[in-house]
Amino acid sequence: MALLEVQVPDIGDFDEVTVIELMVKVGDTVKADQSLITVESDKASMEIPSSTAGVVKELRVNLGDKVKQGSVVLVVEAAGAAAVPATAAPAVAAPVAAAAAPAPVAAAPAGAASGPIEIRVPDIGDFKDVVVIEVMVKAGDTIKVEQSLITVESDKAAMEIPSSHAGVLKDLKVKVGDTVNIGDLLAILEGTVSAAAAPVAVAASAVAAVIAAPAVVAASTAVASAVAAVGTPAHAPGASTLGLPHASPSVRKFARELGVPLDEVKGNGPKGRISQDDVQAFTKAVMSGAAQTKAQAAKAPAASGGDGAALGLIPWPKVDFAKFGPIERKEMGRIKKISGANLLRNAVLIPAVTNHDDADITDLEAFRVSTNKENEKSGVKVTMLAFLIKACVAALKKYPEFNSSLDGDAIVYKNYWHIGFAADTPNGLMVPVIRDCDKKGVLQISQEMGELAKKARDGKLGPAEMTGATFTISSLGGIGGKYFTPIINAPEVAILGVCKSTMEPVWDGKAFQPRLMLPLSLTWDHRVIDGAAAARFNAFLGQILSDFRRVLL
Ligand code: CAO
Repeated sequence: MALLEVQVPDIGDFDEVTVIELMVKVGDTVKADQSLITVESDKASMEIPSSTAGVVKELRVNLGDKVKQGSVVLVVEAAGAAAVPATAAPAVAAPVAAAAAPAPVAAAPAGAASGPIEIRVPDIGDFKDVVVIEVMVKAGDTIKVEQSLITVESDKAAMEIPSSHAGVLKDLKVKVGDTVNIGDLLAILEGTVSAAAAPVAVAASAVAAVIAAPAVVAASTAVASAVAAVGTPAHAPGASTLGLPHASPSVRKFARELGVPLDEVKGNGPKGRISQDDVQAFTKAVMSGAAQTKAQAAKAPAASGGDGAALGLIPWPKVDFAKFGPIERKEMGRIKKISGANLLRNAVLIPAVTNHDDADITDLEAFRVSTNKENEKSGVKVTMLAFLIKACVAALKKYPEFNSSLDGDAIVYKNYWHIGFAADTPNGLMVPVIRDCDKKGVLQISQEMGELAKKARDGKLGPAEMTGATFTISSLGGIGGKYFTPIINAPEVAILGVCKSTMEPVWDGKAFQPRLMLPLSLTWDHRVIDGAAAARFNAFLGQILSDFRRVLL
């Protein structure tokens, strides 16, 4: 077993760069070319790869350390290699000649020129087809020498390409997403006569000279050559114009693949550097709804009390109510705010329609009352809502689209029947969920409902008791009213509103009969459900409620 020192390779003109990320730890097995650390200058960030495989025995750098060519990064035990003392001359990452042949570019006049000047991609080392990830200038801008024009990125390094000339930008030839190579035309500047002349031919020949220069780059130190390109003396690093958040190229790539806007991610590393963990945490927060991207916030309808500007609506009226009489202002509670925002989103985004109907529950109510009399001692009171839940499960099974959710262009049909019920609590509206209602009897559902409603009122419902519903019932039967239009509890696609049953004269073909009629209001998502299906659902529900034996069919 040989102990080998891995050193910082030639990093071009950069004297010292800062270690901003350690990507391995002692005991890790590293492969050749695996990135070990990320270093950063004011113009580029780059990963330093290992040119040997082995096990990391010692880390010789810490976050924040300044390193340069030859600094020892770590010591690895390389299996099968000839034994070399750790203190010996560099065993890996042998110094490499700077690739970019900077002299010709340096020779190019650094001042402004008159007439059109072509700005081309300088030698960027061994990198081919690097992607333009940022364009920092636009036509009409006055460009200074060394001003960064674009940022390009490979899988190992991000670097800015500066302008070798001053002038006014006439024509920008690249855009974000383009791939560029050495010698590609980036921009055309219009030089000014007041500054030193820099004929196009000179600029072009400078680039040609760069292309022709020998590029002596070892495979594992390609990164260093990229740095050399960034650090080409004609564009010696000046004050950073880098508008990008601090993140290594691999983190940038990771963020780009996920579609994460990196400038919205809070970096928790040194100097606010964004790590892969930060990107993951941001993604999780957005997915769970705990955070929003700026784009989402701009698109989303305003939450309760919002002004609706995102929907192109006129502003919410601002009224000084105190002008008209005494007032008292109270901030809304947390639950009201959350449910308000959800209700608004669902009301705005769902093309909802409500069908009203009546169900004859005369016999069912008689049965419920007698059951409760018989069960008086058990302490469990059977409620109309429990019967409604069972009846709804039967209807949901017959019309499965009511037990589904929209997922993009697909409809997800659920083979479980978890029913949510709206509960009025001192803190606001809550929706506890009774799971697997298809497998439970009316007594058990009544009991669970009582327990969950109490927990809701006491503010003790856990998140698991409020999620996973496939359909919701909102009952105002204990309070009153005739019909209403409940708002769908997305991502469900339908909700049943129930009001107070009343005795009504119902014509049986021969005479009016006194029947106990229950008003039903079914709101449904027209993207998933058609009006005819909704009418059938209500009619079927009515049949079951009028003769509960049908539940068994
Ligand atoms: N018609 C006539 N009477 C009804 C009825 C109906 N549809 N539903 C219930 N009742 C009666 C009950 O039988 C009970 O009477 P008794 O005390 O004489 O037995 C009384 O009304 C009170 O019932 P309840 O409301 O306590 O019980 P429930 O099972 O019907 O409802 C719960 C439980 C948690 C749903 C209810 O307490 C509640 O919070 N309802 C409000 C839901 C809500 O706010 N919805 C609106 C959402 S949209 O803003």
